[in-house]
Amino acid sequence: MKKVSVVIPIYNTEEYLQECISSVIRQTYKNLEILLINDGSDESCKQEIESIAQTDERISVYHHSEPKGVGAARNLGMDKATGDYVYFIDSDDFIPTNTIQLMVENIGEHEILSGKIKKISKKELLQLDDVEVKLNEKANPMRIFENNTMLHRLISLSFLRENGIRFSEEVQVYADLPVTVAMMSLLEKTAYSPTCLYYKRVRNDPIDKPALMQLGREVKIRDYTKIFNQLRDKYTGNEKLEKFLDKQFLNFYRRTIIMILSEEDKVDEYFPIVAESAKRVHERAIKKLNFVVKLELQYLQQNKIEKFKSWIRTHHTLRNIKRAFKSKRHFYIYLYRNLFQKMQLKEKTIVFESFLGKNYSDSPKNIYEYMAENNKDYNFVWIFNEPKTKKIPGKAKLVKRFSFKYYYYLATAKYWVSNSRMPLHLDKREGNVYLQTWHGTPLKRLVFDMQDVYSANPQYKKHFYSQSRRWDYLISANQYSTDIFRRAFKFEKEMLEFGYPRNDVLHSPQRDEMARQIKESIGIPLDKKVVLYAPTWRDDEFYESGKYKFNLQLDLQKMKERLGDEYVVLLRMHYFIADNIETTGVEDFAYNLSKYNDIADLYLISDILITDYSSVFFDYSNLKRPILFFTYDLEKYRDTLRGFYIDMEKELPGPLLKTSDQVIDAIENIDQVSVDYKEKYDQFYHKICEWETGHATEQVVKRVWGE
Ligand code: C2G
Repeated sequence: MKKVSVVIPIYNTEEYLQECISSVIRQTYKNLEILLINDGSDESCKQEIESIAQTDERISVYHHSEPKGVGAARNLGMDKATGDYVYFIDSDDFIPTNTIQLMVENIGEHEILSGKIKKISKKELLQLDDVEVKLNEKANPMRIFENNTMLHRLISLSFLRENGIRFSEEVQVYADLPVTVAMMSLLEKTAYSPTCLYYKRVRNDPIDKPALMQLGREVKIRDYTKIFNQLRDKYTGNEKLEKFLDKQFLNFYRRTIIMILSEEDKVDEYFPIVAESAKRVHERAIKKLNFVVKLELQYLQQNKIEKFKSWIRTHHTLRNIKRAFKSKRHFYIYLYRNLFQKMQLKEKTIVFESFLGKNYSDSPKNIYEYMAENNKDYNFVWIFNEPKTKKIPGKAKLVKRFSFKYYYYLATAKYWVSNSRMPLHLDKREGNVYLQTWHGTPLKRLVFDMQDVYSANPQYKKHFYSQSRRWDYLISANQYSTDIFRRAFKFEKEMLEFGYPRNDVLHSPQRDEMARQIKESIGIPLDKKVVLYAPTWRDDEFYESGKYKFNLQLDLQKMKERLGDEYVVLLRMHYFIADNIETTGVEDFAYNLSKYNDIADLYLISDILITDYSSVFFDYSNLKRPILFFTYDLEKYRDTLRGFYIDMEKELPGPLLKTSDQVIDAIENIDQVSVDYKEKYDQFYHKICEWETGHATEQVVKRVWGE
């Protein structure tokens, strides 16, 4: 029975190690040695490695005292390996239980067998059925190794040793290239099986914990050109590899190098490095290029930096124009960057947006109304998805999101006020002041406090980071939020700590009169008490980004039977929810107010709030009215999806209920619930609402606009 040496280089991947190594330990193929190569990881990762190493006697551990890179780590693994075959897996990836077995059974007389790498960005249920192995023994090595990785290949150790094949120790990225290219040169045909699987984790935190391929362009360019030069020299005369390397370099040039050269000073820095590589590229590869890139390559080869600069400028202009013609939206973005942003900044214009243009609500609304009522001398613009359906007080211009005017006003207005993120493509201009009001005190873990990202967009952390660098002020309603925002958003600029403008109304002396008017305008019987159900969204239940599913678990029929004489229920879905909530048969009892502009109005008219993990209860607690938590999926939400900042069982100002019946019972006994939770409610109020005096809006306006 052949022995397989599994080599796992490790560098600060503590949170993924267990999953990776246990996937190897659990392999149905048992004749393994597992070599963990610690490439100078930090102390806690090192301890995790040592502790996992105790769990299986096939594991041995080797340490680099300083990080030397993945190439050096794999080479050390190869040197220490005593098996017939070596198999490389990365410490943040994992494999199905039968992967190595399938590979050993199918490698036959081949020196190497490659399998299929499947990228995963969120937790999927990984169920491997009995698969019928497909094997292609005559695959073309040029294709099988063009992905530049030696992961997930079963390789004869003697073959590697006899041919002196090693990973590069001079670079961080692309350390595998000398090996993959050597395979192309040595093998006529190679074995490949698409049914042998390997799961590659797409890492979601390129800011704090980038995977190698998520390192910046700068590192990639330096490393790639270095390796390219070495290989291009080594294989000169081997036409097949010359062609492959030249083509790969030119692709890299077009995709990565060009991008960095859009900044003029970068050209000075990178020209000599790129020229060194360009000089090695054969005439026949350059001939095939389009006119502009061909000229650039020629200037690089001839060391003519000034000419190169002027063509690069043309290249970028042409590229932007070409992109501008892809769609109307692209055209507007082009105008935003190249025309509108270059126009004079309008010192007296403020653009407002709330919940991505969905409604007229939240703190932006309060700030706008305060400024309008106090005759502040500004031009106001409001962004809406459907401006035609909106009627708002004051003289604001209503502009459709993503329209021509939207781009015009955002590019020229000095001030932006928004309660959520602005699209990534709207880069901020010099002089712009962006007030981020945010939209809730956090319960669910946010951004950099989230470990895995399960929502529709795996680029979430990266995008969030870029978008939040543009904020100049951030509103925080309590010390608890401030502490979280500083860490979870990595926000270092000015925090406005006056409470939430949106909550001022909850402290208004006129709030009862306002409530009566709101009830009347919605058409809710004045003699009925009101229960508001306002749940949040679930990261893992979606149709697409921004469109989430919701499955109503409250039994409305039963609620109506038991509570209908005294109460009505308002159903208020989160703005991400795309599903329509069915109220047929209970129309006179349940009101679907998911489209209602501002939830603050609904707080004012409600006697009881039911929520789950939504931040609505923080705001509602300003009213000191009873809150029930309908947390039928608490375990999943807390343990898998997000995790919370608060110990729900201990700190919440109301009971956690699992079934519709429990919710109804609690409503029937609401006075007792209030008595039972009085102490917790008082503590909670003290922690969350202390800064809320009803004057947050005024204080925010004074700070940002100085009036
Ligand atoms: N909201 C609403 N109706 C709901 C749920 C929420 O109108 N059924 C509004 C409330 O103003 C709430 C805000 O949307 O405060 C944010 O909703 P959350 O459910 O808390 O969820 P999320 O949008 O993920 O924001 O720091 C806060 C977090 O980021 C939460």
